[in-house]
Amino acid sequence: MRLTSKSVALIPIIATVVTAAIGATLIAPPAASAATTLGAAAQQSGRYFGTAVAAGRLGDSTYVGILNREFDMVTAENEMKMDATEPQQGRFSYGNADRIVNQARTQGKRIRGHALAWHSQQPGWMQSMSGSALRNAMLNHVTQVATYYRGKIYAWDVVNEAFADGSSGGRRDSNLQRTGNDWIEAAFRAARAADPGAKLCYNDYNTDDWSHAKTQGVYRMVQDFKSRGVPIDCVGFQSHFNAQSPVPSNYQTTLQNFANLGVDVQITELDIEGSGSSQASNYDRVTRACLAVARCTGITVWGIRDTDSWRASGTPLLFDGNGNKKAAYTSVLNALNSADPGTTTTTTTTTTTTTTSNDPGPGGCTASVSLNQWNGGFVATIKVTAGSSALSGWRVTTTLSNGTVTGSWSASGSGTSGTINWSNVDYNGNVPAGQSTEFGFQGSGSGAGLNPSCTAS
Ligand code: 9MR
Repeated sequence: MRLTSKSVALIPIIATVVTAAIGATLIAPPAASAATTLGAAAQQSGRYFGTAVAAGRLGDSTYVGILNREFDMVTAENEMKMDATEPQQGRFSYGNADRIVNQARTQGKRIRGHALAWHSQQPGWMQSMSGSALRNAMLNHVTQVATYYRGKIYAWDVVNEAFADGSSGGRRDSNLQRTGNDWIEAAFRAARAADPGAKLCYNDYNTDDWSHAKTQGVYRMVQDFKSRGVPIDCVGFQSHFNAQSPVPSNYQTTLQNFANLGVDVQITELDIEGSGSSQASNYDRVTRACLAVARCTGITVWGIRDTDSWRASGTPLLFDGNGNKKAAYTSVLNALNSADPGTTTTTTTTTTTTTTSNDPGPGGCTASVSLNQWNGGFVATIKVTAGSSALSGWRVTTTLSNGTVTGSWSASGSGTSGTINWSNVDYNGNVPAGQSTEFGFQGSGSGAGLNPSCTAS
């Protein structure tokens, strides 16, 4: 039979792409077989243990030896920042970042991307920009860099350090902030579009103490993003500690409260100035705080040896200048080995993108789902795309066989399980031809098999 274009249009197209399968099925090791490296010890509870890496040190065999042996996640300390990756506008440069990425990948390590948009370490051409030219340049940067590394990044620090220090709890003034308060969510949407498989994080410092205004400001932003369906998956706590900024007594509370918003939390740049047993006990506390929070998915220290640190004089890391393990190292390793795999729930997270469509034609629409699934819960983000005509309203039907919706945004649903009809809300019913809008919901149980289909209404 010869298929006419009309009959082709009626054939359902179902494409399922597993864009990322993160984590592994965990088998509790017997207590006697304590792991002997940080990465292996963290993996026992489904977590990672990473470090910042500087491309300029990859020729140092002591450094590389410790890196290869101990860590299973890598962050480029400076090489993926805006000044490094786009030194001239529209001319991208990935040489040093690629050196780090290749080193990590050939050793089977994963990569945290740091950072797509930041007020600091901007290239000169960007520092002097403002308004829509800067907004567009920032979004283009996010899109280009996240696209270049698509599929290779576990989590991106999409936006870094955008909140003010002190008591305001508000945004930091910067050229990016002056392009409009929505610059952060615009960056997250661009990053999601460019690399749907990467977790998207907001990353900041001095956000460790739950009582601080800055912590509260970031919390409110993440809460707002989740309620409006802005694509955010994780919050990074840099956790640079010293005598002026000690590990707060409520650190675990902070991690847990953010996790309760439905995001992963990660300790992204840990270093603690000091020495001996007091430093070791601070490292122990931070490690155990992460282990106690199911959605604390891993810890990264900001360098390998004390001499590699941006705060070298404070000897804040786990290895001394000769590469020997410090007391702090042993306390972290022991804490990681003490984690009971049975009490942690971050075992498997799978992000799946499924598209089901009948070629919509004029007036029609398609729907696709990006599913972030972990043990016991999920977040589904559904993209509604207009066909060759604009939509003035839409309805999406999903099937939730083994889960229950606990919250939704940017659509109203007819129920919480089984067949659910989702209708646009007042602000997102109009979708121009070929354009998209998103809504989402979170739930308990499994979000598998949602199989969304869209009709114009
Ligand atoms: O460790 C980084 C150092 O080599 C750079 O000179 C510095 C420049 O801003 O950035 C350091 O890393 C920072 C990270 O990117 C963001 N959080 C604070 C870190 C320490 O300053």
